[in-house]
Amino acid sequence: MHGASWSIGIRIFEGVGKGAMRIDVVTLFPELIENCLRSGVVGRAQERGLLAVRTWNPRDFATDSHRTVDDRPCGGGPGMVMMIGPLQAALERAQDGDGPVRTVYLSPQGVRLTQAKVAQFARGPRLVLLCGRYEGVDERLLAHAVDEEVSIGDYVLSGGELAAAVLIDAIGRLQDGALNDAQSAEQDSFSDGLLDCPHYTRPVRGALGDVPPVLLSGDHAAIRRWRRKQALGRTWLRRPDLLARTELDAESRRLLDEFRREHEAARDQTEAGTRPD
Ligand code: 9WO
Repeated sequence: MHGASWSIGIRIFEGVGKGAMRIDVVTLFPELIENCLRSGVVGRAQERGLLAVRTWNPRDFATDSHRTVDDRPCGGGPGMVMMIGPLQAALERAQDGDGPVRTVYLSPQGVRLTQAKVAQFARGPRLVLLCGRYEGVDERLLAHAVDEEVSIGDYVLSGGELAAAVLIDAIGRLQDGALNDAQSAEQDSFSDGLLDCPHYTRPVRGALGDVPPVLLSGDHAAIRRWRRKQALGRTWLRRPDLLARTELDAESRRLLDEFRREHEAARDQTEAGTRPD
């Protein structure tokens, strides 16, 4: 059978509105993609018809009785390479339909994924993701059918599926209506080029320490400043590379200066405490 499996079942026929983003995934392990995206915000986005994920299994397009999808690497060496035939047939079906399609291959050789890139993909309307297995995909198919190669980080997985699921998750939560007000993507870490501030909930006093008093003050302007200052400070401490690429306004520079002075004072304190008299 050359049919695709729709991970959102019957709802596709009624629930997918004109604005729904469509993502087609070519993979030898469709259930891996589907299971990853069943839960939480992205699962609900699919149920609401904001996002439609469709999978295509190259094995369904194999032409021999063993349903072969891989072959030995030319030039020798260990492992197997995904052969062109079944993969190209699956990919063509995945790319079929209306509108422009961007085809992305997930691999460690790709351009690193960023939130800005996720936001660009999320504007849709379509995306086709190609997941490799074994030692990879015949380079001629990549050259012929793939628009871009994307990496989610500098490590090797056993296949592209988990990387594809990461990308779909990041895209899915950005679809209009996927997040409620409280979860608003504007509050995201990275939406302003900074890391997130720390979060606390009750109990306000406990064995592990107290909640910072400003968060209990009811002074919303002070709370906003504190959070901004923590976000700036943590970005400075942990990801100076991000800070270097972020334009800071006058208030942000002042808040970061304050954080740095306090951080240095606290560090001097600690060093004074450990210094022999
Ligand atoms: C496996 C392997 C085994 C022996 C010798 C060389 C080898 N190379 C590979 C390999 O790179 N396999 C890849 C598995 C082929 C493409 C799909 N795979 C994959 C994708 N692993 N990791 C990713 C990935 C994708 C996006 N971001 C980070 C990692």
